[in-house]
Amino acid sequence: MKRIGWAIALAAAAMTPLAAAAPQAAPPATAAAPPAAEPAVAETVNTAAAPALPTVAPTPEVGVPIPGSLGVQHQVTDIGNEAASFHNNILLTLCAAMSLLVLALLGYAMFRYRRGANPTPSRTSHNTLIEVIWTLVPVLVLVAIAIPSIRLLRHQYSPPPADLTVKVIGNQWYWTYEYPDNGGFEVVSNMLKEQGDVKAGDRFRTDADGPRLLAADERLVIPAGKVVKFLVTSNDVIHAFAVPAFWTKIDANPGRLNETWVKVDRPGVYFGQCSELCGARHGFMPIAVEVVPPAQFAAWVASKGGTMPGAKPAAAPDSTGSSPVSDAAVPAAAQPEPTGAPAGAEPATTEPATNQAATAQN
Ligand SMILES: [Cu+2]
Repeated sequence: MKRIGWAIALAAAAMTPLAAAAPQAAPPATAAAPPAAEPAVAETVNTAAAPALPTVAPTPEVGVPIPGSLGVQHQVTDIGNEAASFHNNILLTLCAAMSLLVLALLGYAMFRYRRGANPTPSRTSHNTLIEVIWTLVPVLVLVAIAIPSIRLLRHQYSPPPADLTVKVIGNQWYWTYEYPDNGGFEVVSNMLKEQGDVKAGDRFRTDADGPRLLAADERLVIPAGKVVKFLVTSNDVIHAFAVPAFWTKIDANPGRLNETWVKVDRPGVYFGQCSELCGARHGFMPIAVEVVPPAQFAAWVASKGGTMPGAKPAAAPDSTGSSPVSDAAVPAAAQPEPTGAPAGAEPATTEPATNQAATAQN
């Protein structure tokens, strides 16, 4: 049996290139560029936490859960479309067909061979033909599932070359996003609280930020139409980085790097949550991803003190005028940073202290 299993797997793998990729439905053009909403009405106390871009309001029914809806969210990546189509068209169809077949067979046997109609039961114990059929049919069903399944895995795990890498770090209980390709600045993303839950003058959630429990003060901003690689890890316990509209869910393990990727063509705001039980405030670490046109992404990077790859850094470190003095004579403050990161590159982001303060309030 093992050999047969391997043969099936190999056959399925070999057949995958033959199957043409399903044409991807173009994203609906109805929700043309959401109106650039004014920044949140709420006054922010810490100016560093103010959004660098005007807060783009989420598009209704895209990238957010819809109350009372069934099925998976509307997908905005090619992988998501392929996976959703596999689930909706193949898996659900097969499940329904098999359930109905078994139900029909049960019903038939119960009616046809009831005691009244069949007083002397058959003593048959073997039927070669039926045994071959009930072995072969499940094998064929599994092959029918394996072919698109392995093809999907192959597409998920052979990403195109990345245009941008973002390091996603889970913390109890907020996310940090590092942009190593853009100078290594870091964005700290905390959940936005409701108006009644914050001190007077603190920033609170508005509808432009997103739904309750999903809106974040700082969004994970990525450029549209680019392949973005996420390196996912954690600083403390296991979290999981999940954005349903991208078909993305991957664990954030301390001490390990997991990798996933997305390519989103449609600008917009997409929401997810930590999806691994990670402690008391696990339910309060949302993920808000804002996909913006590349030019807008460059502007956002600049507003965070970062640089675009290939661009000249704004302030080159001064390497001239070094007099031949001994190392011992150089004051400690003038010693170059061992990491090589210029001190001026520190991003103006809210520190995790914000989260601790938020935690303390709860
Ligand atoms: Cu978590």
